Amino acid sequence: MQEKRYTPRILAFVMAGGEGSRLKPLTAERCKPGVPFGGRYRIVDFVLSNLVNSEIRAIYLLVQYKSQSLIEHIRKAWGISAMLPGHFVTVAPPQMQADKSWFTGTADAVYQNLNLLKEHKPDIVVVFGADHIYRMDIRQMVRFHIQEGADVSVAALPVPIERSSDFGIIEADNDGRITAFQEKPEHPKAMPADPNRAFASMGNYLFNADVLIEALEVSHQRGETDFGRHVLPMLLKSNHRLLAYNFATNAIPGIKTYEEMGYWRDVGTLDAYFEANQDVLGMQPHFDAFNPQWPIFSSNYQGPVARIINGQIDNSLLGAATVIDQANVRNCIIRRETIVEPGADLEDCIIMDYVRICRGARLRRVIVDRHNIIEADARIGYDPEEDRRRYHVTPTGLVVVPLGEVSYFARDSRGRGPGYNE
Ligand code: ADQ
Repeated sequence: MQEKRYTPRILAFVMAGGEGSRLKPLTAERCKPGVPFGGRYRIVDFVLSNLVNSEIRAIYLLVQYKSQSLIEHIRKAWGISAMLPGHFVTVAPPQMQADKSWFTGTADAVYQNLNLLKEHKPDIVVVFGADHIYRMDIRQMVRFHIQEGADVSVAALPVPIERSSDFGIIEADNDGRITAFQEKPEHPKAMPADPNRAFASMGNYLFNADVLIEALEVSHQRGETDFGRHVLPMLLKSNHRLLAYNFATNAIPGIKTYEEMGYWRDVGTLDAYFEANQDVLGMQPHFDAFNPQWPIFSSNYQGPVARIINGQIDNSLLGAATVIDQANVRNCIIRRETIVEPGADLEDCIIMDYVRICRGARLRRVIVDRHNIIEADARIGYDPEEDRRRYHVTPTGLVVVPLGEVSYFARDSRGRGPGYNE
């Protein structure tokens, strides 16, 4: 007789309220999960695609900081609720259910939504961050969690020791049982088998529902609000079974390149964000957005494909309804409804939606946020002193032109469509 497989009831909370202060000015008007990424995505699309592809389709997004643009995106791109009962991606804003405060931390955000947990009565609660670029089959982690009899599983992977103090650092025994957890320690401990790496939490957790409910109630009483700083250390102390799930050793089906196995990027700083965008370029990108077995879903924008009138385009992505007219474009990501006019030259740039790059402008290592016009013959990315006067410049010299105010670019000043500039 075939053994009946246990199918747990799963409810997911995606923590999408992060301010992303180190991504400013890209996060001056929107939260970090709402920041555009690659040719057509928002950062939040990666975790949501991972959940939906993993057949986890009851998802609450916990939002807080500057969430309007994110909420609009979720409404337009993630309306999966209409036809299948029990399938939804829904925003849960702070409603002051528990007391009269906003979410004061990640654990508090879930605590304030305990009513949803009690209503859905899941066996396992998925609590994932929304700030990362990766593909992950979460079913494998769920299987691991059940087979190993965990109370809590923490997704983790080895990261270079010099970059590890931004993460929660795990010490685990040979069976993966977590013996110590420190949130963002000043001097992270290396892994016993590799002095150059520390074992970092990805900020993605599976909890047995009863364990989570009790832990959140206790931590709330103590005034503790954060999973990494408070809840995980408390559960370790009380001898719960916390296991590390090693993401780096678990590939997903259809993964194309070796590099993509274990590809996971925290795009917490402007330079890391820029580098991760560069990772989707090339013939064999480190992260290939195209993977029919594991699609990354995003908005259903219905505009036409990009138009190249003339020009030299090397190693670049062009978004829908973008027009390149006699311009040079190298190693760039250009999103939708952007116009690059004759004589413009773009190298290593991210140009977001609704931007007009006017004639003869030259840009190098520049991120141009949405709704901007870059004036004719402008030079950006060539003179750091000059750039600093007008724009945000990172220590590595990356220039960011913040969100502009021009509302519509698909027509020129005489109201004519793209390509009719004079
Ligand atoms: P950080 O990412 O630094 O570390 P945090 O800023 O709390 O932690 O953000 C975690 C997630 O929660 C993000 O997706 C963020 O958008 C969201 N978030 C933050 N505050 C929120 C709030 N008040 N309401 C709703 N959502 C909120 C965490 C872990 C580390 C781990 C890293 C991995 O704490 O242990 O190593 O993630 O990047």
